[in-house]
Amino acid sequence: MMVVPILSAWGQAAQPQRQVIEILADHDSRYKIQGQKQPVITVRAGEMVTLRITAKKAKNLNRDGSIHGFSLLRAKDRKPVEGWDFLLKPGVQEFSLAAPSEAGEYVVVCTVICSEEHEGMNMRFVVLP
Ligand SMILES: [Cu+2]
Repeated sequence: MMVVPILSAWGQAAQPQRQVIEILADHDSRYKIQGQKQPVITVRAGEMVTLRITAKKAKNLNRDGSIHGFSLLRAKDRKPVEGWDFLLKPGVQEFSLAAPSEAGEYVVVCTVICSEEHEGMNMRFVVLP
């Protein structure tokens, strides 16, 4: 009876702390986060995060079957953040990676011309120091 809690405590200690961020890339060409009216992703500089993105097809898709994109840009100069550029297929995809090391304002943009609403498919992304 006493072994179980000890083992589970070890299991927790062995897991790195990782924020899992659930995002919906929706059929109306909008990113959505449950419980947020205006979705904002907030992370700490350099922390490991897991994005769990559910993608639902809008009107159009790329030839390779991608229905939305997820690309992170630094807000002030629209410079792409290395490693943060994904093409989304229908369904759920997970990406685990390190947050940008530079604190500040970023923006997530869609890179697939998914509908007439594509230009408005973006989301704030804040990196805390
Ligand atoms: Cu899109």
